[in-house]
Amino acid sequence: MTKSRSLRIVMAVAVSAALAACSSSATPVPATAKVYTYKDMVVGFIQTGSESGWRAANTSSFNEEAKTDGITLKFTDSQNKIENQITAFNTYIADPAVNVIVLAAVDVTGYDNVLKAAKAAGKVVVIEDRRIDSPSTLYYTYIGSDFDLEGNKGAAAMCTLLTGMSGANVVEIGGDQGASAAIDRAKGFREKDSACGINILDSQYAAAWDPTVGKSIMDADLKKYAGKIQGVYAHNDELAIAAIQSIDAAGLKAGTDIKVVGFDATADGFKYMITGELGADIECNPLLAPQVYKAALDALNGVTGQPAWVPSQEGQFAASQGAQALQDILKTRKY
Ligand code: GYE
Repeated sequence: MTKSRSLRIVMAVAVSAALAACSSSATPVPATAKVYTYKDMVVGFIQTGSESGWRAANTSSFNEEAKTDGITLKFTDSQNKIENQITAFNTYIADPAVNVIVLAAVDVTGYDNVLKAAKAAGKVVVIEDRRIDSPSTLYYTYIGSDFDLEGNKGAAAMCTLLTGMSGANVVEIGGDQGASAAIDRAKGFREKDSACGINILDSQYAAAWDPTVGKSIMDADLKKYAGKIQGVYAHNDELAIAAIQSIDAAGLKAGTDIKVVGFDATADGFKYMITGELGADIECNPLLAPQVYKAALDALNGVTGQPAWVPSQEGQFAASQGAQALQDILKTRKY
């Protein structure tokens, strides 16, 4: 066979192969699905407000991690009003640039309709911080603390502080009554307070976790139950510190006359444990952004099989650890 003939045959085979690939009867090459990266993420973050040191640390976590990852973050401070959260949800649902919505819920209930609308609009939703009562099918996952377990820890810590005082009287200063963090910390305490015969003398809730309300509650309790209160169970550090300030203003010594237990383990909580006025502080982890953003990225990339809830890892601290040890720990903490 001459060289020119064999070259013609090779070229003819190549052309027919190319035509076959382009013809309608050829199997279409599947388009590769887009692989999202953090730089593709535009997150609408609906925060509760700025009511505490914990909240400030939680907001910082989302701002700092977004910068690190190159995520575009749109932020809403809801001023602790659920109606503002519903409005923000509808704004982010309508925003074509937003592909992820993150919610830190003011209340435990009231989000079903906006979650359904977000799902219909193809938005990824991740719940962070507080659980809500909506069906878990309406969001990708929930990343936050086991507040019931925190309440169990709070009761055990109070029993330790009240050792030898069976049947002690404790007053409760709760956070916002609609928030799952308050609901579950109250529930968890009541599951375990019988271990040392605690009697809950009174229980009041501070709307929006407002420490000025917390102080008024403690002022009223000290008047109403003069000389009968042995312990205060406060749902976060700001409310615990408000109670301590009220106790001190009444001429009593927090940590000696009345034992105080708080939640969050913020830097201010540590300061009051170091002086001995705050007896115990149950940690609640606010640094959730890395986990939340990773979950959202998985959702965008079609990863399934994620758990409905990823509980936060956290510990607890007590004045009994000693001032120096607590100061050394405080130096290592981010908030
Ligand atoms: O304990 C409190 C904040 O949801 C765990 O909300 C959070 C709580 C936290 O107002 O300081």
